Amino acid sequence: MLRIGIVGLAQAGKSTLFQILTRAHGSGRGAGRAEAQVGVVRVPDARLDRLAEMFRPPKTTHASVEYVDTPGSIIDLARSGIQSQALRELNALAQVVRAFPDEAAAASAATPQRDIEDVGLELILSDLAVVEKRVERLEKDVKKQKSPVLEKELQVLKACKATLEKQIPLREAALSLEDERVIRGFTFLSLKPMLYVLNLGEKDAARTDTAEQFAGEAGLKQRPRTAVTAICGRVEAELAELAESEAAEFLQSYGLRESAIARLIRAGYRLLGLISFFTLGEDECRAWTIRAGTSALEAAGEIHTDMQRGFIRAEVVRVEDLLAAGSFAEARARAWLRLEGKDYIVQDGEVVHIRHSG
Ligand SMILES: Nc1nc2c(ncn2[C@@H]2O[C@H](COP(=O)(O)OP(=O)(O)O)[C@@H](O)[C@H]2O)c(=O)[nH]1
Ligand SMILES: [Mg+2]
Repeated sequence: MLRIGIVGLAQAGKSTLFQILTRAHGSGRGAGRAEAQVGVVRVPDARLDRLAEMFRPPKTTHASVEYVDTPGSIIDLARSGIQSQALRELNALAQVVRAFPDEAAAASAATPQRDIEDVGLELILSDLAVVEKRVERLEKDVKKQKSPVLEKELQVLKACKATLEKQIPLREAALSLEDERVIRGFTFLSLKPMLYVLNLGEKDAARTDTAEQFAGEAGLKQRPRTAVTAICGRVEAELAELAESEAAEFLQSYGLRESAIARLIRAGYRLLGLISFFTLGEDECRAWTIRAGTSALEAAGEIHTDMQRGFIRAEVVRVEDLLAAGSFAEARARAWLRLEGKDYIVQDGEVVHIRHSG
């Protein structure tokens, strides 16, 4: 399962966010336990909910990702050898950025943009140290022996070095897929997809446009593998404790229509390059997680290796079409059901039925 690390400066609201995620949307291992550091978080999906409503299977299974709470400041973690290793194993980062006045520090004003720059620079410096060491080594090695593999690595790392020296994170470097493969093993921190989570004060809770606006001001728009979202940690934490009947009224009192957490989780999922397809069986309606660009054959393998081995065809229908048709038979009658082969690239929101032998 893919892991998103909740990172940021001390007192930014990381643990608060982690608690909200695992309490309100958690499933399985470690969910809602105060001492847990890793939690499985369900990805809310209205399409799946509607499928379940229509077909009423005994069980509905959402897609999920793991979130990890990290202690203290990411700046300290990035500087410490052992701790930075834990950061390197994450698939993406969700940086909580304090945008509420800090009560503990005598109501010190928030400096979100500066915090983002400080953390960004730290990740860049951490990667630069790794790159410089390796480049030095490689330059010696390619002199001793001719090796196209090492020369390629040196060339890519030099390009990375130039990018980092300009204080540009690697996620924004124009690396080819081949280049990325060459450097994958280094698990660079500034290469990881980044979700900025603007943590608003209660007074600003209703400003759902803030993320948009802030992203513009901070120059974070249109950046590769970067997304921005806003929440009010304290409001969401209270919300997570409430029964559904009380939640609507509570939200309204803050001028909010819905919890911002679902949006945050979906943003994280997209940022990881993940999409969902659905299966509908007798006993379960389920969302499966695949990377964008996954073939029908690989998707079948996600469900069961037998399905992959005995793959014949995939029956595919867009979830909206199936919901409009009301049944597979009707979707077929309207010619909305397609038969696809093993190389078909499964799209987000498709309901897939694998025909297989054995
Ligand atoms: N006013 C306000 N305080 C918050 C919010 N989110 C977190 N806090 C407070 O900020 C402090 C630090 O939060 P915590 O989640 O422990 O931060 P961490 O150090 O990043 O894990 C706690 O006292 C929280 O109650 C928020 O949205 N608004
Ligand atoms: Mg904490």
